[in-house]
Amino acid sequence: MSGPAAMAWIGLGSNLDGPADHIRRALEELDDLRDTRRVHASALYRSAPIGPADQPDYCNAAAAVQTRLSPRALLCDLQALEQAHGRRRNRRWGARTLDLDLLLYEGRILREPELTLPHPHLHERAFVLVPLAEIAPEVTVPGRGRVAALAAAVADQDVAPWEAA
Ligand code: ROI
Repeated sequence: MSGPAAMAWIGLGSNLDGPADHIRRALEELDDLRDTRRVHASALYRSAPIGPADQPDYCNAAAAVQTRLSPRALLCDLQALEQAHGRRRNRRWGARTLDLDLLLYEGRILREPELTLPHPHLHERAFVLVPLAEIAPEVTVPGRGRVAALAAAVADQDVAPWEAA
C-alpha cells in the first residue's frame, strides 16, 4: 500500500462455530484487504449477548487499519469477509459466525442508508468500547467524546478477557 491513507476502526464479533478462531482469522484477513494494512489489533474479549439472550456469549475484538479505500468500499470488503466466514443474515440481532462493524473512519460523519459513521451504537456498547479502548483510548468519537471515557461509562456491562477462567 502506498500514498495517503485514512485510519479506520473496526469492531469484530462472533458467537458461533468456534468464535475465537473466527476472530483470530478475521484479524489476520483484515491485513490482506486491498489497499489496506492492519496497524492495531486488540486482545480477545468474552461478552454476554446484547439483544436476544437465548444465544451464546460473544467473542469480541477491535482493530485499526490504514486504508486507501473509501468508507463504502471498505464496508463492502468487510461484508465480503463476513460472507466468507459463512455469515447468514437472517434473524435481527441473532447469533452469527462473524460480524464486522465499521466503527469509525477518521473523524468522518456520514448518514447514508447503507452506512452510518460513527457506528450508531458504538458509544453505548461495552463489547465494542472495551476492545477499542485498548487500542485507541485517545481517539474521539465525533459528537460523543473520547473512547476511554465512553468505555468507563459502560463499565457495568459484562465484558472480560477471553481466556479468563
Ligand atoms: N452482543 C455482544 N455481546 N457482542 C456482539 O458482538 C454483539 N453483536 C450484535 C448483537 C446481536 C447486537 N449483540 C452482541 O450484533
